[in-house]
Order: sequence, then C-alpha cells, then structure tokens
Amino acid sequence: MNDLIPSAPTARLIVVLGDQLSLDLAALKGADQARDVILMAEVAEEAGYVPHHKKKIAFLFSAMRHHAERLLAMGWRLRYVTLDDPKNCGSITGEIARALQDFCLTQVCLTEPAEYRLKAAVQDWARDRQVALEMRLDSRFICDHATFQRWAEGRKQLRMEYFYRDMRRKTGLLMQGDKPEGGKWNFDSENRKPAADDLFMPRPLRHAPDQITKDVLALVADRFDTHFGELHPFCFAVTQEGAQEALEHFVTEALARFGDYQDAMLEGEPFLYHSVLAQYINAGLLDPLAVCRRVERAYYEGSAPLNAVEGFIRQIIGWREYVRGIYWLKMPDYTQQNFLQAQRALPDFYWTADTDMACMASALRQTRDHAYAHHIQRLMVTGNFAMLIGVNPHEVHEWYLAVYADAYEWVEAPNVIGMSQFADGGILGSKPYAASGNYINKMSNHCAGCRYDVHQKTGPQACPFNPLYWDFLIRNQDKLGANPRLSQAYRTWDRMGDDKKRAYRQSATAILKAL
Ligand code: FAD
Ligand code: DLZ
Ligand code: SF4
Repeated sequence: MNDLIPSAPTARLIVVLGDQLSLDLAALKGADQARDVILMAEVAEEAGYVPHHKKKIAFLFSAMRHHAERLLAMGWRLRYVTLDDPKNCGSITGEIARALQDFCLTQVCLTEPAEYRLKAAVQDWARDRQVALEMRLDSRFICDHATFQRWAEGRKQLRMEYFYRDMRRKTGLLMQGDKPEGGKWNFDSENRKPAADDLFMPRPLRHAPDQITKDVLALVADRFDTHFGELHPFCFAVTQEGAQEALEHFVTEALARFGDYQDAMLEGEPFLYHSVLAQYINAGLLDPLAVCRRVERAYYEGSAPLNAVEGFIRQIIGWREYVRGIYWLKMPDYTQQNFLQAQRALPDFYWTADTDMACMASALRQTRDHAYAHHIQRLMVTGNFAMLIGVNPHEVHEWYLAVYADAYEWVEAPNVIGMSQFADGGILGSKPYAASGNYINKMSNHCAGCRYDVHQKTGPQACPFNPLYWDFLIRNQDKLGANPRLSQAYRTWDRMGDDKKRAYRQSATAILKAL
C-alpha cells in the first residue's frame, strides 16, 4: 500500500477503524479529499487484546485493505499501515501520533469507536497530548446515545419489546401508518419450530480469496498461529459488494424460513436459515437499515412471510440497537458485573471442543471452524452450560469476544454478561436463560447421538444439563428465589422428595468435580 508525501498543516487526519468500513462514515462527511489524510492501521493491540479467532482477524484485515483500495480509487489521500510494517508502533493512538508527525497535522477526526476501551484510550491520549480531537457520533446506528438515555430514564424495566416498537415507528419498517403490519408487533410465538434433518439447507455464499486476502491469510497464519480457530477454508466476503451478494443470497435462499427455524439446531448444520451477516454489518460492509429495508421488500414482494421478516428486522432494529444502548448506558462497569458471584474457570474444552456432550461439541467445533454459532447455540448451549456450572462471567465474556467473527464488546458484552450469564442481575433480561437437557432435545437432534441420556435425570449417564439445572437454581436461591418468573421452578423443586433432591445435588457435584 502506498504512503504519502507530507501535506500542509491545515489538513486533518481522519481515522478509519477496522469496524468502520462504510463509505458514508460520519468522520468522512464534509472532509476535503485533496487535503485531509485518512489513516487506517492494522495494529497488534487491537488484534491481541483478546486472542481473536484467526478467521476474524483475517476477515477484518482483508476487508480493511479492500476498503483502503476503494478509498484510494475514489481519490482520497490515505495512509494504510500493515501489521508487518517495520514502523508500525502497535496501537491506534501510536499510529495516530506517528501520522500527525509525518504529515505535519494537528487535528484528528474520527467516528466514535464502538468499544468503550478504545474510545477512552483515544480521548485520554488526545487530552494528554493536547491534540485537537473531533469525535463524531456513529450515524450507522438508528438510535443515538441521547435518545436511548431518554428512553431508559425513569423506566423500572428496560425491556427490548417497547424499545423495538419505538424503532419500528422511527424507521417506518413494517408499519401501516401508526399500526404494525399484520396487526401485531411481534410474531415470535410462530418462530420456535425444531427443524427436521431432511429439510433443504441453504449454505452461506462462499467467496473465493483474491490476492489481497491470500496475503492476509499468510500474514495471519504467520503472526497469529497461537490464536484460536481454523484459518482455512476462508470464505467470508471482504468487500461491500461481496457482503451485498451474501445479503441477496440470504434473502432468496433462507429468509423465508428464518422465522420458523430461528431457534432450531441440527448436527452438522451450523448455519440453518440464519443470515450469517453480523460480521459484515458490524464491520460496516452492510448498513443495518438498508439490510432491513431489503428484507422488508421481500415481504411486500411476497417472497417471505411476515413472521420471518418481522423476526429478522426485530433482531436488527430491536436487539442490536437495544444491546448497544444498554452497553453505553452501563459502561464502564458492565463487563465487571457478577451478580451470581460465579468464580469457576472456563473449562478447557471451550477452546478444544473435546467434550462428550454432543450439543456442546457441535457448537464448539463449528465455532472453531467457522468463527460462527447461531444465537440459540450461543445462548442455550455454550452460554447456558457456562452459567449452570458457575463460570466467572468475565471469563465467559472474554471467550465470546475472541471466538466469533462478529464479536465486538458493545454487542457481545450485553449478550453475554446480561442475556446469557445473568451477571447484570436482570438489567437486560427478566430471568436467567437456564435450561435442562429437555430444551436442547426439543430444539435439536443432538441428543440422539450423545453419549449421555437426555431422559435420565441423575447418575453417570444422565445428561449433565439435567442435574446442573437444579443445582444452579438451588445454589443461587438467595439471589433468584424471589424472581417471579422462576417461582414455578422453585415450587417444582419444593415438591420433590428428599431422595430425588439429594440425587440431583450429588450428580451435579460429581460433574462439577470432574470439570
Ligand atoms: P441472524 O440470526 O441471521 O440474525 C440477523 C441479525 O440480527 C444478525 O446478523 C445481527 O446483526 C442481529 N442480531 C440478532 N440477534 C442479536 C442480538 N441478540 N444482539 C445483537 N444483534 C443481534 N452478535 C454480534 O453481532 N456480536 C456478538 O459478539 C454477539 N455475541 C453474542 C453472544 C451471546 C452469548 C449471544 C446469546 C448472542 C450474541 N450475539 C452477538 C447475537 C447473535 O447471536 C448474533 O448476532 C447472531 O448469531 C449472528 O449470526 P447471524 O448474522 O446469522 O444472525
Ligand atoms: C477487531 C479489530 C482487530 C482485530 N484489528 C484491528 C486493527 O488492526 N485496526 C483497527 O483499526 N481495528 C481493528 N479491530 C477493530 C477495533 O478493535 C474496533 O474498532 C474496536 O474494537 C471498536 O469497536
Ligand atoms: Fe446435550 Fe444432554 Fe442432549 Fe447430550 S443429552 S446432546 S449433553 S442436551
């Protein structure tokens, strides 16, 4: 990539981060193509603050390089620093400082980093160095911080459903005047079907690596050898056009069944009818609102039913915006929350997939191979298990942040700390997503091939989720016992005979000891 001759001191340095790969990025608005300089940098600090999956780093570096090529072709002045550049000083702030000096610039403009950590680092650095910094709001989100704060103010409970309705009204998506399309805001009750394994399964588009991607793959193989995950085969899109093709493929091949099978799991089918678009949306290759409008069009053209389209749009303008709002409302303390005081270390098999539990092995293997697992696997399999055995939520959080191609703290932490581990004590969800093997058996075909028996409640052959579920509830009764949404479960426990209770606790203790 080319470097530049220093320019006149009136120009600004515009920083474009690895997850800001959008042409209409806030920091680029009103910029002077002839005068301002864009900085993009592959840096060790961002690539290493958790041991990101190899595919995630390769995806991001290749997408960054392609984006830089695009900006250069559009006539922007741009410095791109590769990871192996001998002058690379390893951090975003270090590279900003170096660029300011090299180009004799004094002013920096960037779009607000999506993670608290990096935002604070840039702000602290600018304050210490007395550098003029303009940080612009990220206009790629539908709900800005102030609007979310206003929405949250004075509410006893911050439930997604009400926030989502506001986002529907604001965007006009699936609205007939001020009424929701189809007469209901939410069609989730139609979206909980298990999938039969003879259903036709579309696969996400496979994008062949070009020379830029091949160079990045070689770099990642060399520099991030010790990081988690398989690098090959690498099939992600790395450009806006490629991501757009992936969206079109999803809309024509999978969207119609997205709703029905959203919660289903099948052995050997990592993607089912999911879009596998989150890594593109989060990095800026796809605009979330444009994605929703494309999906809405499929409904009005008659190619996808309302339960699928509403369900999909809810994930993006509802959940995605809502978790971001919670993140910025509750940081910096949010990632340290540990309501249940869980202290266990994350079992090693989260990294190796070496476990006899078929559902866990399946989710972990595909995480290793594809840097992907769909929502129910993340929530009800790996997340559920970690919570039941009492893993320290911060360790769980760091694992999720590392292993998925779409993982950034702003979206990962509320999903993990809040939704999956209940470590925030109920800010995000009204009860813990704890479940026994029965739920996994209902929604998947894993149990048929498992060495454990999902129908056995206790003993060495019993599905570990069964005794662990009860042990979790009883272990945490002081914190969860008053939760009205768990009263039925606690009543069931109270009605159990002492022998049964003892057998549950003993089985759970044996499993926990063996960990
Ligand atoms: P689809 O199932 O096709 O959904 C469509 C889109 O909706 C996604 O691409 C995503 O943009 C959005 N979406 C869906 N659910 C959520 C949600 N709960 N929060 C925010 N956006 C959502 N999502 C991430 O983008 N990054 C993460 O690091 C992440 N970590 C998660 C950790 C846990 C424990 C859980 C339970 C969920 C997590 N999610 C995360 C949310 C969700 O699981 C992923 O967005 C989804 O699995 C990505 O796959 P997909 O693109 O095929 O999504
Ligand atoms: C995730 C990531 C990685 C792996 N590498 C880089 C990088 O080298 N350069 C960069 O600008 N951004 C990278 N990112 C994305 C940043 O970590 C991201 O901008 C912050 O986490 C804020 O969301
Ligand atoms: Fe998972 Fe239990 Fe079913 Fe095995 S029996 S696949 S551990 S739910």
